[in-house]
Amino acid sequence: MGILNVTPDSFSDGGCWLDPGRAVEHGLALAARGADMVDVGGESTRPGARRVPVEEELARVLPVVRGLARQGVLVSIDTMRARVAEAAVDAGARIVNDVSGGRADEAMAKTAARAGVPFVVMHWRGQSQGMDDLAGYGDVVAEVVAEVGRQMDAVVSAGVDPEQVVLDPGLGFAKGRSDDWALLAALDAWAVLDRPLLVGPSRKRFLGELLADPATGEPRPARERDDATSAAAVLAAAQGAWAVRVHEVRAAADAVRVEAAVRAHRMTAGQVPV
Ligand code: PMM
Repeated sequence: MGILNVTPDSFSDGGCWLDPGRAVEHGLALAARGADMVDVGGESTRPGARRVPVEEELARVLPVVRGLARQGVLVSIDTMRARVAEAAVDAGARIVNDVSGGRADEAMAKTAARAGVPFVVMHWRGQSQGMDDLAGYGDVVAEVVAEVGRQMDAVVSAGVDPEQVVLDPGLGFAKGRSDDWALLAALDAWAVLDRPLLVGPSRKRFLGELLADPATGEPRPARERDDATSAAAVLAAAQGAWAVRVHEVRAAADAVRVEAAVRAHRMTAGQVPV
């Protein structure tokens, strides 16, 4: 899943694709570099980000969704708002990716149910402005899986077909220092929920901190975290993830293909898959 943020303030690509023509071009380039789908977002969710008015979000995403869908790209709409999800599906989006998993807008689950498209339920504890304060876990893996499981039950009760639910651990969202690593290390724990898993490590803070400058302690800048993102993508793929959400598609797509080839070889060689 290639990332296309049509925002002025996303943490690594904010301001790059505000012009709809350039955004569509970039989405096509992501598809050409190996993305099976392109995730279009019009509201930054970086820690501390402020909400944008709904009309602004609509104006940012709709021309881009329409432009890409017309050219045959499978488009996902990254939004917490039912109105935006509905309009984007009307414009050709085929997946609704809600980082709040339906919690930010009570109309979302019913809207996704009506749309009848896959609905991403990500782990989320609250809006970006205060989310760093919402981290705090005993057993982060067990708690995140349980919270997402409850949210999945809630959206299914609102009418979403369970077969259309995709789950996501929400790396970087209300997660502390070691929480992202713990989640990335234990994706097999999600098997109990029996749904496809989307994983979003791309350029996130936990990678920047790992790669911090040894002299200054400064985190590696966001745009220099793509090699690490590809490594995380492989680890997610090896644990059975359905998709990884990345900015730099070519390297990550190549990397997961290598992992798939090795896995296929293990299977044909009769070895136990790991
Ligand atoms: N991360 C961001 C935005 N949307 N959606 C899903 N499903 N999973 C994520 O991890 C996720 C997301 C924030 O990253 P960005 O600002 O680089 O898009």
